[in-house]
Amino acid sequence: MKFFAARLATMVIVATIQFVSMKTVSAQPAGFNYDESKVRPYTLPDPLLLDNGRRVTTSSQWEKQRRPELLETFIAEMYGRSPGKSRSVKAEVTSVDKSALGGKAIRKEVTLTIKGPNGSHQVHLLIYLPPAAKKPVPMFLGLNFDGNHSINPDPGITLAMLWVQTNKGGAFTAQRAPESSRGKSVGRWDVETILSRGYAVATVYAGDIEPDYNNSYKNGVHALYFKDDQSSPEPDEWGTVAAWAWGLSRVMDYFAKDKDIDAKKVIVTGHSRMGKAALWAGATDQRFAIVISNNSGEGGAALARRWFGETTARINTSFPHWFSGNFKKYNDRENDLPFDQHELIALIAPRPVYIASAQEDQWADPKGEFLSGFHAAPVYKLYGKKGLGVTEQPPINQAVGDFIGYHIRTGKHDVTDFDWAQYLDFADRHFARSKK
Ligand code: GTR
Repeated sequence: MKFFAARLATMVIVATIQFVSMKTVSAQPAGFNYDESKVRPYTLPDPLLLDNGRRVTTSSQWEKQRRPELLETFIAEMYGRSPGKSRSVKAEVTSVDKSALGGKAIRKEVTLTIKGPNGSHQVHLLIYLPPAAKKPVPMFLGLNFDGNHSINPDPGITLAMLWVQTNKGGAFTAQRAPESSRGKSVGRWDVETILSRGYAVATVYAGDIEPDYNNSYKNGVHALYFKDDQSSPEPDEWGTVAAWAWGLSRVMDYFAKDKDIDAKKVIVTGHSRMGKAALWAGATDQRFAIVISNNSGEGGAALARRWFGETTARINTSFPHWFSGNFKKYNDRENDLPFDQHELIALIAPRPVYIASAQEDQWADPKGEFLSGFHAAPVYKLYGKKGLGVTEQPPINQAVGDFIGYHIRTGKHDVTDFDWAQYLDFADRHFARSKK
């Protein structure tokens, strides 16, 4: 029970309500498995096998044939199709403080106005830059759950407008976050260490892109693209995870124009549901140089076929808005999926990808997260790149891997300073930067 109580702290109100009502029915919510002996027998699809049955043997065949068809299948059956090129992104720098965090940071706030066929939508970006570093600087970019002001107690961050439901079952409305919520997630964002290592860090409140509750579509970027009378996505259209990933790509559009930022060295990262979004952003947008999944679990790095921890049916029931309508076909039919999550990792190849698990985060299936990294290796091999370099999950708190990094640390579902330390080392190594 302690485990669930701890996780609840990170969940949005929808999830909380779901859990509370489940709890009254039975001690444990249905649709998940914590018993390794109940893992169903499975055979993983071979990432190198083309739909026509032929095998890919070169990186060029991968890029020209297999990668596009695999990406297309993930779009059609799971994450849904995001809009193409009919958009523009306008940026307005709304504040700059050159001596933020006691002189350790330059804080910049930027409002991005994304224009689509039906109008425009605003997203608020918070950036911290290391003041002493030579520009342009490499960057960690990730979405946050609770507003930009939640990542640091810095009084200069604009308090976010959060999507909140004041009455159970009632409507969600956007409300200015209270002063008291500043720095609420500071433990998850090791901003000062990141800056001291010469990296910038940027974040956006996920709810600014698309609120995290079912049928929220009219309040986020989906609405920019609805056809007449449409109010929710078609079965093959983007879910909320894909909308978040798409939003990350729009931030990337802006980075390409910001001279402080080295757009060739942007690391997209995310925790849990934001880890799913980070992986999808990395798979769909090859401008992201490195991809990091922190405890992303089901629908992220964890293999669906293992049927351990959260399952496809469970995630589609608790969070029907996250994935496409088509994905619901696979509830309790994981073996019928035309792919598994190791192939999502493979879509990131040959760029470096890091998968992190936590020992007490059985819900996210740490072993399944490791195995997806393991089984993505054949694609990295096409490029002569080494993946995890091990065949078994490494000991606790020990990072492994070359182009596919992995660790499982002590503790619960969270982002810790230990996680950041590994990500910084991983980025340093791949960007061949010297540590300061
Ligand atoms: C849980 C969900 C997970 C994970 C987590 C989170 O409720 O079942 O898939 O995404 O939320 O985002 O913290």
